[in-house]
Amino acid sequence: MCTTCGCGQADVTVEGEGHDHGHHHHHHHAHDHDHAHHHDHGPLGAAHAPGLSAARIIEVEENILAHNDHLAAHNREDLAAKGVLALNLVSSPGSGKTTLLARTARDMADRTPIAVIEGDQQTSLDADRIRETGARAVQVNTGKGCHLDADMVRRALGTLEMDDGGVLFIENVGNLVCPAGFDLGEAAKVVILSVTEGEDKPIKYPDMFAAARLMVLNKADLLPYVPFDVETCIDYARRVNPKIGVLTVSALTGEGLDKWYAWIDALRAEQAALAAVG
Ligand SMILES: Nc1nc2c(ncn2[C@@H]2O[C@H](COP(=O)(O)OP(=O)(O)OP(=O)(O)O)[C@@H](O)[C@H]2O)c(=O)[nH]1
Ligand SMILES: [Mg+2]
Repeated sequence: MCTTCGCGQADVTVEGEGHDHGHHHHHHHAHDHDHAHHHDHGPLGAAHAPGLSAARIIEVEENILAHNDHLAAHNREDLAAKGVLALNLVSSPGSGKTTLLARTARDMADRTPIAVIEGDQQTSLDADRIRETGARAVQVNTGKGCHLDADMVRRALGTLEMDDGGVLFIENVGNLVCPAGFDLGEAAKVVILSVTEGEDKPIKYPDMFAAARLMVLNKADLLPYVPFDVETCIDYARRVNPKIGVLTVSALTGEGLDKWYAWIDALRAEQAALAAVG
């Protein structure tokens, strides 16, 4: 998976985290020992090639994912214990994740505490946009990394000081491929697809749509101006994931957002009911 796309964790920074903590992390992850000191491999993962068989590469990838799943399970337990609903927002760059989250933070502020973990390769622009709304936000910069992983979320949770209850939104790095494979401990993945991207994306990037519980079709205000067939897009999404929910919204005009808030409230109720059962 991500051994082929140039990601490494050496240059990850979590806003608000002390140096010692980050340093500890540096030695903690499950990267193959030989590579711990050398993360600057190129997009084709050339540094992995010498002396590494395909079977060994698969083994390394399996170890990374098993380690990630273990940490994700801990995140899920911690979030459930605090009564927090966590949603992992995934999409290609520019689909409108931050616009949707800033508006959601404003609109939901009076009924529930909102916090946001922002994942980007560089800058804290998105966390700044969320903080402007009054909501809490922590920026994670992944450097060369193309996705958030469970350890980054664990570290971000350590600096976020979230209240009990409420909703945690995790905005993943803009990328329709890699984030599909990494469980962060969320209750659900939500894939945002804007109508300017073309209705074929669900069948071109099926892993992401298969992993998501909900597809939000954003920028509906632009539908009159772009050749995007909503029905065909939904049909494609259901081919890869028959159970996926679909909402059509505009984060700009607010169209359809009442259904988005109702969907979030339904998931909160579902999580609370599961917690009550035990
Ligand atoms: N017309 C229209 N534009 C939108 C809508 N939502 C977002 N945009 C615009 O789309 C652009 C990208 O929005 P962002 O919210 O930054 O997208 P993002 O998914 O957070 O982007 P990355 O974090 O870079 O992956 C901005 O110029 C937004 O103003 C919408 O519903 N309609
Ligand atoms: Mg963003």
